Amino acid sequence: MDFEERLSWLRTAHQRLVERPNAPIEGNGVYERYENPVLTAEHAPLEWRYDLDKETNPYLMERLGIHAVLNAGAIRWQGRYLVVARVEGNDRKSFFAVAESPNGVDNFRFWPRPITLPEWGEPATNVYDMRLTAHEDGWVYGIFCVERKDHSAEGDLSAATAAAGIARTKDFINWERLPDLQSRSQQRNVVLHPEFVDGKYALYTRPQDGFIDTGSGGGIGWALVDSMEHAVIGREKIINSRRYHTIKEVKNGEGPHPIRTERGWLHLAHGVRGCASGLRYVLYLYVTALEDPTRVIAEPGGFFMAPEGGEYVGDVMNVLFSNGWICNPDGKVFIYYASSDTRLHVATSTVDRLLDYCFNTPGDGFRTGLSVEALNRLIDKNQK
Ligand code: BGC
Ligand code: BMA
Repeated sequence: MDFEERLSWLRTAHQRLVERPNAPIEGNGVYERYENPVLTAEHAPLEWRYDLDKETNPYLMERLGIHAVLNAGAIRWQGRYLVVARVEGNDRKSFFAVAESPNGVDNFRFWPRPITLPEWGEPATNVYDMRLTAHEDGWVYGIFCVERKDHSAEGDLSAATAAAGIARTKDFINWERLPDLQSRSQQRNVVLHPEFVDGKYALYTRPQDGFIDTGSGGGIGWALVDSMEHAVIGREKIINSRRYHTIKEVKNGEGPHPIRTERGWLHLAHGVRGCASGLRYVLYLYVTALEDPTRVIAEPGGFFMAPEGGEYVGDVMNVLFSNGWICNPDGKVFIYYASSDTRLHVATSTVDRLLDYCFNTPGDGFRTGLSVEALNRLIDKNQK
């Protein structure tokens, strides 16, 4: 193909991909997965990847490869569905970019430019996994992981540190960067609760001993801070723990901020366990009390969603991760989840169905005998 032919082929293929309609797949009754991913590396605008000038790029080759589009924060904004995705280039650096859809399930289109995030402190090596919160203070906050090289670990090339970066915006184009969250430990998966609690900002945290190991960091934490402009964690308490021989034995972390419902705060989180093929990431739900968002009142046993079929395959296999969901006023919920650190999908449900799932699924009994008992109770009921 010559330059012009290639260009028109590229444009047609891109448009066809972006405009491809999506349809729900009937499933287990709890949620519906959708047929196609909503965002992939190929959704990145051609202008980001190609030099479109025939003089300087006669072969019309890709100059800056985009490798994956994953873990996206999500928000309903002026009637549109926005996600702030983690976009990763071939160089392994990720950055954030907004994509928008008219209906939440297809036709997601990237805005013309990625987000230019102001730096704070030592410039980040990498940033990822932004959680969006439209807080009652009037700002939309984005909290994300900031990875920097760990200069104290001499001789270990891979040593890194993770901190929670904080930025806020009113238009998703201009972002004000605030100081990173100050915490005794490293932090990943930090999420801002949408309401003030006792007049303070409330954060879900995930303290960790090292960059990868949560070590003694027991799970999803909670901390109140006086200001987001100088957010400093004092007391931090664990509200949802890791536990031996469960889907969250090795790590867990809050997904997006919880949804306020009549029966409690509905939470989406990820749980990680180790196995011969590495770490396995799955999603789970739990509910906390409205009057005390730190008190768990329902937690179904096992995972809510785990990789299926092609979702197993990708850059980091066996991973489902979610840091974004949108709840419409009519109770419809759009869950944006990434598979194997490669692409972004959507599944839909409703607040009613998710609460039914949370309150009526037996909890984890923590041993096989109790799993069999739960099974027998269900079979007995079905034989009446
Ligand atoms: C990767 C993340 C990963 C983290 C911990 C980072 O370098 O970019 O995707 O979650 O390491 O393994
Ligand atoms: C984590 C996350 C994600 C990623 C996952 C699996 O620790 O923060 O960025 O999806 O690992 O690689």
